[in-house]
Amino acid sequence: MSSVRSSSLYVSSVFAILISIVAFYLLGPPLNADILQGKGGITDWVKPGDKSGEFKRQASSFRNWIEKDPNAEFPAEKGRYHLYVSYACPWAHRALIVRKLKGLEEIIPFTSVHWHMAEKGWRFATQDENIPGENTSPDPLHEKNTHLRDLYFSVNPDYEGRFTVPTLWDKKKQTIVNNESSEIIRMFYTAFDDLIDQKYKDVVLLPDDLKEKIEAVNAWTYDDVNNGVYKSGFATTQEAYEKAVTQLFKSLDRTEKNLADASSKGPYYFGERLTEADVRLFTTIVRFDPVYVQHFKCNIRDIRSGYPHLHRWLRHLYWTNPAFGETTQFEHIKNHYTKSHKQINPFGITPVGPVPDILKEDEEVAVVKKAVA
Ligand SMILES: N[C@@H](CCC(=O)N[C@@H](CS)C(=O)NCC(=O)O)C(=O)O
Repeated sequence: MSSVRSSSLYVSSVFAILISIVAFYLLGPPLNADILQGKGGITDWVKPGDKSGEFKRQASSFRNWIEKDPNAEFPAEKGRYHLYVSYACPWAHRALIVRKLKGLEEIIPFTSVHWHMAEKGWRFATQDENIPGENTSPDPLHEKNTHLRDLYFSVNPDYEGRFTVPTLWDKKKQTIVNNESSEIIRMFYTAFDDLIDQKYKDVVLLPDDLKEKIEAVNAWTYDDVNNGVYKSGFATTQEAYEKAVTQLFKSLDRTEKNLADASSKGPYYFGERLTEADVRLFTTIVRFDPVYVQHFKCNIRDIRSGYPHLHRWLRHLYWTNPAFGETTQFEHIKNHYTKSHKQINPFGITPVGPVPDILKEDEEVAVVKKAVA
C-alpha cells in the first residue's frame, strides 16, 4: 500500500516538475516570479487583490542622463544612442516629437515595436510583417531580440520592473540610459546642442521665464489628464472609475480655459511659444476621440464637440507641424489599445469611428457647425 502511495507521489512530483519546466520556457522566469509573489502578470493593470480597483503607475527604473560634457558617463555623441518607442504609446510619442523638433533624426535613430502588447510585453515586428509607420521593424541592433523585455534582461537578468517604452539605449555601453519620457525629452532639449544646426538650437521648449508655470501645469496635467485616462480606463471598481473620470474632465475644463486665455496671443498653450506643455498635452489629446472616449470610457464629452479651444489647438499642431503630424500613427494607436487590453475588450474588435480620426483645421462636426453658423 505504502509503495503504491510513494510511487504515485513520485509520478505526481515528476509531473509537477515537468509542468514547471514547460511554464518556465513559455512564460519566462520574471513573469512566474511575479505571479507567485502576487504581483500579477504584465497585463494585470490593477494589482491582483488591490481592493481600491485603482491603476497605480510604477516609477521608471533607469534614470541616467546624457550630457554635453565628453567626459560624462553618457556623453552626447552622434549615432551612439538608440530610441525604442511604440507609436501607440503617448509617453514614447513625446520623445518622437521632441527628437524631430530638435533635429535629432540623424543623431538618434529609433525603432518602433509592433502595436500589439501581450503577456510578454511589447514585441518587435518580424521581418515578414508589413506594419505601417517608419522603422516598425525587428530590433536592428540585436538580432535575437524578439521582445523589448530582452533588452531589459540583457542589462539585468533579475530585472523586476516593467518593460516600458520609451527606452533609450546606449550602444557603446550596451545598457539602458533612461526609460522615463519626461527625462528623455529634457535631455533632448539641450544635451545634443553642440551637434545640431543653429535653427534647432533655437528651439527652446523649456524657457527659463516659463519654467515655473510649465512645471505647475505639468503636475496636474500628468495626474489628471495624461495618466487620468489610464486611471479611468483600467479602474476595476465603479468608484475608482468615477473618481478618475470626473477629475479628468475637471482638468480638461481647466485646460480649455487656459487655452482660451492664451489664444489671443498665439496658437500654443502659453501663447506664441511652443513649449513642453504643448508636447506633453498633445500626445494624450490626439488619442482622446479615437480611443480614450470609448475604450477608456472617458465619454463625458469628446474633444471635437465639447472643447473648441483644445480642438483648434490640437489640429493646429497636427496639421501645421510635422513633428506632431508625422509622428502620429492612428493605426498603431487604435489597434494597440483595443486589441491588447483583453480585460476591457475581450474580442479585440476595434471600433471604426470616429471618422475621421482627426478633423481638418477648417472642418467641424455638424453640431458645432450649426452652433457657430
Ligand atoms: N513613466 C513612463 C511610462 C511609460 C509607459 O508606461 N509606457 C507604456 C506604454 S504607453 C508601456 O510601455 N507599458 C508596458 C508595461 O507597463 O508593461 C514614461 O513616461 O516613460
